[in-house]
Amino acid sequence: MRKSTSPDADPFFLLNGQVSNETLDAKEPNIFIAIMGMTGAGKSTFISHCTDVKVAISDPGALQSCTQEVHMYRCTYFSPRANVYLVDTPGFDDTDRKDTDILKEIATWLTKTYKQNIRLSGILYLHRISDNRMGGCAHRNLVMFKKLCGPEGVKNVIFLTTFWEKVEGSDGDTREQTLKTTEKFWGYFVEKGARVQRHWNNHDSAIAAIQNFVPLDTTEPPQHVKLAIQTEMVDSHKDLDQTSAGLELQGELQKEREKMLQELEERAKEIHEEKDQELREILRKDQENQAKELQRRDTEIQELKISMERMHEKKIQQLEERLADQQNQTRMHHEEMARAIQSHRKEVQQLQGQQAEQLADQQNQNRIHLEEVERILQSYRENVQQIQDQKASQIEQMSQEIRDMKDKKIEQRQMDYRMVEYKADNEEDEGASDTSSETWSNKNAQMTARILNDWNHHVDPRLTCLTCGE
Ligand SMILES: Nc1nc2c(ncn2[C@@H]2O[C@H](COP(=O)(O)OP(=O)(O)OP(=O)(O)O)[C@@H](O)[C@H]2O)c(=O)[nH]1
Ligand SMILES: [Mg+2]
Repeated sequence: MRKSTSPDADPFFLLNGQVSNETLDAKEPNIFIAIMGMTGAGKSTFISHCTDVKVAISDPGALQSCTQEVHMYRCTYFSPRANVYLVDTPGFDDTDRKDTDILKEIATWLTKTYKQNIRLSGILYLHRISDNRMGGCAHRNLVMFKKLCGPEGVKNVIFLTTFWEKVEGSDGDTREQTLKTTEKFWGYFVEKGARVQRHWNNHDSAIAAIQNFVPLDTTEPPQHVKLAIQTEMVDSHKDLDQTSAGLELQGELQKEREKMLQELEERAKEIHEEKDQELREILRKDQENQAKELQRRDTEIQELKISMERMHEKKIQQLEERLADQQNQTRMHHEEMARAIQSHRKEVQQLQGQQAEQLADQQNQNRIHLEEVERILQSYRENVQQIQDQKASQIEQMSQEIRDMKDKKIEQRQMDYRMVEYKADNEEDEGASDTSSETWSNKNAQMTARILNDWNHHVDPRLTCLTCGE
């Protein structure tokens, strides 16, 4: 028979494990296995061998407990034959949480899921075989476990021993045998059908342990177990302090309380009898601490007096508070991010502004520089023009002077020629005198032309002759 174990859409259930409603609605049988045991026994490590999801594991040798709340993980290995879920639980004697809180945490999960028709198929109880004693804590943890399970629940328990590589020779075998056969240890459970198996801290070994609860034949329904705490609280409507586990814990707390009361009385007597003032003061301080501790025990006992409904409400409230806290943190983170982005944008804008200013400055300087160059060029052009004009006027002046000199020279030559010819004519025609003005002027003109011709050739060898073109 395949009974649907799908819970209603319940924020509590989903918040408290990494499993979605879709996977729980699957057709394949859902198998839930609780992993329990002392803190540090290797529960979370065991689960980490069966899932890809990151499981919180304490560092080797860590003194602090790690898992503080119930978490559910899906083991994909058996899929699609079955959906296997492993339920990680905190151990009693947690370094940070009171036993009452641990019991409430486990009882809340077990009763809530029981109400949602989710049944455990079995429990793996992990124990460090390297522990050479079943000390007070380990024993107390085991007793609490026994009370949680009840006579029916213990049948589906497998004691899984861990830390085998930490034991020498046959020590492990001997311890294992003692645990199995001693009534107050595992003897009681084994007699009722519980089994003992070794775990080698690897995937195959972990899968082999889970395999015990997964039917080989897919038509065969998985085993279901009802734990005492579930039937007592859900079916019989008992408050936590009235359950077997609650009574057990209450008994332990009462014992501690009585011991503390006795110690307090003894301390009071010691203080009364002590003569030394200083010592009396020390004893009084110690007494104060004892009284506080007693107060804490009383509170713990009171806290056990809680109904299942109230326990669930408190858990939901706790989860809602955490969710609100996370949302608040996310919002604060977003706001911080937005502020960082805004300030970054401002910086970029400032930089862009500075760059634009620098660019405008540069362009301005370039323009001024260009204008300066232009001015210099202009003045240079004007200077050149001035020099050219000066040179031209000098040339003109020189040409004029040359022309004047030429004219003077011509005149001089004319005069000279005239004098020479005049003398010659006077010598030749001493009798025949043709001194008419016409003859004189012709002679004069011929002479002028000759002189000019000569002159053009003699004035300046660099100048071209204007008459003959040589
Ligand atoms: N040598 C060895 N170390 C192991 C083994 N199993 C777990 N450990 C180590 O033991 C330490 C405790 O393991 P956890 O898986 O955190 O123990 P836990 O039972 O979940 O402890 P709590 O969450 O505090 O209840 C870790 O550092 C593990 O690496 C094992 O079989 N052998
Ligand atoms: Mg853990």
